[in-house]
Amino acid sequence: VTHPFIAAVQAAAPNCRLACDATGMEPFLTDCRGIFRGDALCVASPSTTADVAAVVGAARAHGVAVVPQGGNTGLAGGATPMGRQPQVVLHLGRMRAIRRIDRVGMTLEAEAGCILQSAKEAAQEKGRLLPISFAAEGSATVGGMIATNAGGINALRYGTVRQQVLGLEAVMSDGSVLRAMSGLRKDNSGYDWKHWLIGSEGTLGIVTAAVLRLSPLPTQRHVAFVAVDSPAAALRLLERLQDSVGNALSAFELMSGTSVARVLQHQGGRLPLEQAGAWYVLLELSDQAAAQLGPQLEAELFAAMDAGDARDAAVADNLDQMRQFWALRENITEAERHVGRSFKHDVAVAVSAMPDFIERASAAVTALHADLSLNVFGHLGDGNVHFNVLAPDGLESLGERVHHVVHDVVAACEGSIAAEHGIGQYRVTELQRLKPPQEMAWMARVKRALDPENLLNPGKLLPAEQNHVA
Ligand code: 2HG
Ligand code: ZN
Repeated sequence: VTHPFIAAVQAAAPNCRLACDATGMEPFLTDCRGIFRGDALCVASPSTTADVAAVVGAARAHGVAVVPQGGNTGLAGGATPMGRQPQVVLHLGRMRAIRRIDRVGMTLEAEAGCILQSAKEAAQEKGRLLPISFAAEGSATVGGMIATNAGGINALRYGTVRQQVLGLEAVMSDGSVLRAMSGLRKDNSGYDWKHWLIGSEGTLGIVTAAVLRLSPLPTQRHVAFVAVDSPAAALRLLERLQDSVGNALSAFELMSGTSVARVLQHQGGRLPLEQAGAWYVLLELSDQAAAQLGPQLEAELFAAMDAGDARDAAVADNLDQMRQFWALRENITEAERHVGRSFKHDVAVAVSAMPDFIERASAAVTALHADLSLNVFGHLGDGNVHFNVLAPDGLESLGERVHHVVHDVVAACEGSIAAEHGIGQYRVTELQRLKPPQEMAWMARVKRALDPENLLNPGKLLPAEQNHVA
C-alpha cells in the first residue's frame, strides 16, 4: 500500500518526481564516503519552490521528517537520513536555474540545486567572480554550501559563504515560503532571518534559492608552492605576505609532507620542487590592479628563504602549472581513500595558535596508538586545518577515542570542532560534550521556535531527542 504521505505529495505536486524503490533511492541514502546510511519512504525531487513547499506541507501533515540533500558531497552526514522515523529525502538537484546576473549590482541569483561550478562559470562569462572555491565544487550545490556555510580556499580574502549571501528564499517548517530576494546590500528593517538559515544544516528551513554577492574578476593570478620546515615557519611567511601584498593574498594553504607524498603515490602528479619538504604552503595572489604582483611575490619568496622561513619555492609559469600545483592540494581528500578509515577533524583555532595545536594534537594521537597516521592540511590563513587521522584496517573502532583526544586539544586551544564542514550527524555527540550547555540550550530554543515538530533534518546538529525538551 502507498504511504498516505506519498499519495499526498502526488496529489499536491504532480510534477514532483518520486523514487520509492530501493534502486532509485540508493544513491540518496548514503553519504559520499559510505560511512552513513539511512532509510526513507521515498526520495522527492521537486523542480519548483511551490513543490518544495507542497512536500514540506505533506510531510508535516503526516509526521514525516524531511532530509534536504544537494550534491551529497558533505563530510559530516548532514544530508543522509538517520533514525527510524518515517522520512523523505528532499533532493534539490532539479532546481538548478541561474535566474539572473546583475553586473553593476554584482549579484547572481540561483536556485538551490545549481552546481557551484556552473554558477561560477556563469559569473565569469559576465566578467565577475563568485569567490567560493573548494575541491567538491563540481558537484556541490548552492543550497548545500549555504546550509553548511562552506569555507574553502578563498575564505581568507572573501569570507565564508555567509559573507556571499545577500538574499534567500526558503521553505519553512510549516510549508510557507519566506522570500528576501532583493539582494539589498543594506537592510536593517528587522531581524535578518537569512542568517538563521545559513549554516543551520537544514534544521531550521530549506533554502530554495539565493542571491549571491559577486566580486571583480581578477586580471592576474600567481600561484606558488613553497617548502617550509614547520607550521610556525609557514606563519612567518604568511605575516611577511600580509605586510607586502596584503589583500591580494587569496589563498594560503598548509599541507604536511606526508599528505602531499600520499597524493603523489596514489593520485599521481609531480612535486614542483627538487626535494620533498616537511611541510608545504600553497599560496595564491590575485588582483585587478595594474601593478605586477609576480616580481613582488618572487622577491618576498627570496627574502623568506634568506630568513630561513622557506626552504625552496616554485612559482607557476602558466595556467597549466597552476592547475598542477592546486591538484596536489585538492586531491588530498581523494588520496585518503587508499589508506583505510579517516577520522576527520575540521578544526578552527586562532591563526597564531595553529602550530601549538598541531603539535599537541599530533602528540596526543601518537600516544593513543602507534599505527595511526596523520593527514594534516588545510586553510592555515583562516586558522582552519583538517586534522585527519588515518587508521589502517582493524583500528576502525578507535574512532571515538581519536575524536576525543583531538577535540580535547581543540577545546584547550579555545577552538571550534567544526570550522567549515558542519556538525551533521558525525559530530553531534562531540558538540554536546564540548559546547557550553547554555549555548546548546539556546540553540535548542531556536530550533523549537522554528521547527516545533522537529521535522526538519532531525538528529543533525542537535540530538534528536533533546530538540523538544522544555
Ligand atoms: C578540503 O579542504 C576539504 O580539501 C576536505 O574541506 C577536507 O577531506 C577533508 O577532510
Ligand atoms: Zn577544507
